[in-house]
Amino acid sequence: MRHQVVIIGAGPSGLLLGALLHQAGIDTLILEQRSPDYVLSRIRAGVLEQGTVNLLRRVGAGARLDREGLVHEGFAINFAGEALRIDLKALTGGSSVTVYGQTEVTRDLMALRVASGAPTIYDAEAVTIHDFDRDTPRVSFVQDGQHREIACDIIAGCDGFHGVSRASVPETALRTFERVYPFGWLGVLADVPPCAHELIYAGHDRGFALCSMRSMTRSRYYIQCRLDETPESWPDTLFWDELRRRLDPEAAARVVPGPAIEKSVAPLRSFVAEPLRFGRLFLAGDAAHIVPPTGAKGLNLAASDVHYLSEALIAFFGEGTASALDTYSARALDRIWKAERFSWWMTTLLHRFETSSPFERRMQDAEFAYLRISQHARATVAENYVGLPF
Ligand code: RFL
Ligand code: PHB
Repeated sequence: MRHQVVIIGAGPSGLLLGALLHQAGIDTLILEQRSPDYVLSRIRAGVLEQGTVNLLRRVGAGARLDREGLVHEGFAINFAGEALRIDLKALTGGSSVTVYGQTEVTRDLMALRVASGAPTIYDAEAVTIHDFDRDTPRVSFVQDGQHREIACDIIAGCDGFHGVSRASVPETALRTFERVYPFGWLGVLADVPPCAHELIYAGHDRGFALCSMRSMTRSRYYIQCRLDETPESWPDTLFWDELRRRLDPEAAARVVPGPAIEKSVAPLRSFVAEPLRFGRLFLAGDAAHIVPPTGAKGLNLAASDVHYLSEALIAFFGEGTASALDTYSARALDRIWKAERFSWWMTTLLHRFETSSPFERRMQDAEFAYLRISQHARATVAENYVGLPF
């Protein structure tokens, strides 16, 4: 068996890359180690940049997003009980973001893939990549107990942070940059109306909190927690009490508690691997980088990565020249580092670090005080939050 491109991973980056390449007449196979239901059960991102929305529309996965996505023209930063609105629309000359869950993006891209007839193999075990340092790479895996092997021209590693793609690159060929934060986020999904029409990012002495949503009847909340805490350490009543303590009184009063339909703890990390190309293997999305979720950038970076990668691959297959492949890594990394900076900055401003000195606490206070008085400072936040162009 042979395909032009084998894509490892059917998360948002693998599925979107598959759609962009299919549209250009390039033949792809997607290999995913989990089942479709498992992939859809992971509750993750919620905020889409305009560029991501445009890409989803362009591949034909925008119809439900356009009907059900919530356009947000601003969000609030809440610091020590004081609220500050970041007016995205006014500060960026008309841009906004769209609140639409990653689960729904994935569901729409899965349906598009099925309708296109392009193949996806779920529950693929022991996925292994071979010979990507030559012009004849191969991918092997086990399906229903049978060993299978696929020849291809290109392997796209879209298999997330713990995937096999980056792990297969010799350590000497890869440089990695990392910051692991000494806390995590406890996330709760509940079928209750959100406490506000816009997102609230709250910095508080007791720790960070985020009020987000999936619809006007489904809320997504997060609180900063210790890394040794589990969903079981946070029964619902404790969670709702702690959330309210970290918000300004007005927002706290509007929180409607209800039973959690999902509760999970996610660690926070900044990570970048360089470069993103090794011969015929290309890394994209969380396989290549991680941002802490505070800037809402992870899924959006996955989208810009696969946009750049699809352009390189379309030129490669169209013109038949390998030089088209050279541009991808540098183009993608340029945007990745800017999103890393913004996510690190938002995380540092709004979280409580056990080890921070009195000086560092005052720096957080001063940063917020500056945002309050400076439209330039707020415009910088807005420009990054709506997404730098790609
Ligand atoms: P994914 O989604 O991890 O998908 C990778 C897929 O590869 C499969 N896989 C393999 N398949 C075959 N063989 C192997 N050996 C394999 N190993 C793994 C996996 O099963 C999986 O299906 O990576 P992708 O596609 O790059 O997408 C990245 C995004 O999922 C991620 O960046 C975002 O979720 C990050 N993120 C957010 N991003 C935003 O843009 N806006 C947000 O508001 C936002 N909020 C968040 C977030 C991430 C969070 N967590 C839990 C990390 C909030 C949270 C809490
Ligand atoms: C979410 O709704 O899950 C969400 C929103 C904004 C973030 C992170 C997560 O920054």
